[in-house]
Amino acid sequence: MNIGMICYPTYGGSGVVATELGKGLAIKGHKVHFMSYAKPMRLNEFQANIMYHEVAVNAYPLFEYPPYDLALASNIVDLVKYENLDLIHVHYAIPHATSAYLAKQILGEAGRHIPLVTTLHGTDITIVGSSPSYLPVVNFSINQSDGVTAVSEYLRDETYSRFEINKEIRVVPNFVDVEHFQHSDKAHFKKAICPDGEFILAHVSNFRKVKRVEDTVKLFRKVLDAGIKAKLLLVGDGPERETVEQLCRELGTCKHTLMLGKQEKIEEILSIADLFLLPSGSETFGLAALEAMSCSVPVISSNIGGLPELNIHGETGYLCELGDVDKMAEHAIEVLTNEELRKKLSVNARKRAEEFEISKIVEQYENYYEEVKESVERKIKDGEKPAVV
Ligand code: GMT
Repeated sequence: MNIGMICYPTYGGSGVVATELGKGLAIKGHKVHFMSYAKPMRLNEFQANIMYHEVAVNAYPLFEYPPYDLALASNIVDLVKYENLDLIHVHYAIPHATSAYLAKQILGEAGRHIPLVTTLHGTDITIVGSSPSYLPVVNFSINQSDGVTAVSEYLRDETYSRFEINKEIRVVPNFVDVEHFQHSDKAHFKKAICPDGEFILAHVSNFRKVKRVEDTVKLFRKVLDAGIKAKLLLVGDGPERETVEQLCRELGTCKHTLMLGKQEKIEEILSIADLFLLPSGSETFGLAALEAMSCSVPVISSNIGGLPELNIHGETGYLCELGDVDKMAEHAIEVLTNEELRKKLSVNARKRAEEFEISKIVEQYENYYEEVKESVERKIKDGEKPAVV
């Protein structure tokens, strides 16, 4: 198939899922055309069958906010026509599903019915998408997609309860390349960071409020107070970084904390971690936790959203009530002081991650594309205008 893949290029799960999916499809012989306003972060190497088309947004003195969504729609129309795309797959509903709908309408006028698949990822439904500023448009754009997927059962159910959806939403979970994300011996790296054999607690996120990075610092303080020698690795960057740094100063954890900023080789950092912390206030799946588990790192997370569909309490790590830093610290201390438990959780975490192995999920998307394409073709044959009002 010749697929148009649209995503955000920045650090964040939806862009990572789109990029890894595109790479997986390209390996299987599909042609994948990425469209975004910048090159997606994980699209960093040449790969056969992958093309990248940067969306040009022209500035104009009238535009305080240049209309990216319109430029994207034009780009989609252009690529469908000239690259002869078979299907468009957008990741994160806002504004991608709406731009793609517009492109579909324009192409439909010329008798070209391009199937559109929208994957819902998270805050496009749970936070931003549900706000009155966007809700009617998001609702409409989801219903106008030919196929809709959500990354967890939780997200599917939330979408049904927050919006008026008139179609089936298929759950296709996040996935991980278990060959790439696996524990490797990085003893020299660990020694450099932890000369006294300290344990390593890691957190990876885009430092938005919803990630509650401050909770990781608070629970880390409690781990240190329990007399455990440990280091906290904070990976990523975002709006809350300064607040987090300030909290480290207030709680006196700075000299035990490494703010590593945005990193590319996350698997190397995860390879030296003993525990992964994800105390998020909203998380539809928790891709960062899956990547940690794939590197055999147990996870302590909140029990919200889609996290219980991934992290199994007492088996692959622990699930705690949102904001219950005491309980999270209690579990962390238990894991760090009990080698047998740590090993058990680590083995189970890896096994659980293998259930989300990339090839299984790429195949699910391939089958879904075929299904959607066939249903659009059937509708055209039956004289219906598919997904166009
Ligand atoms: O929805 C977001 O906040 C952003 C989104 C992204 O683009 O990073 O993250 C969501 O999608 C990921 C990939 O499907 C999920 O693993 C994350 O759990 C989810 N984040 C939230 O729900 C906060």
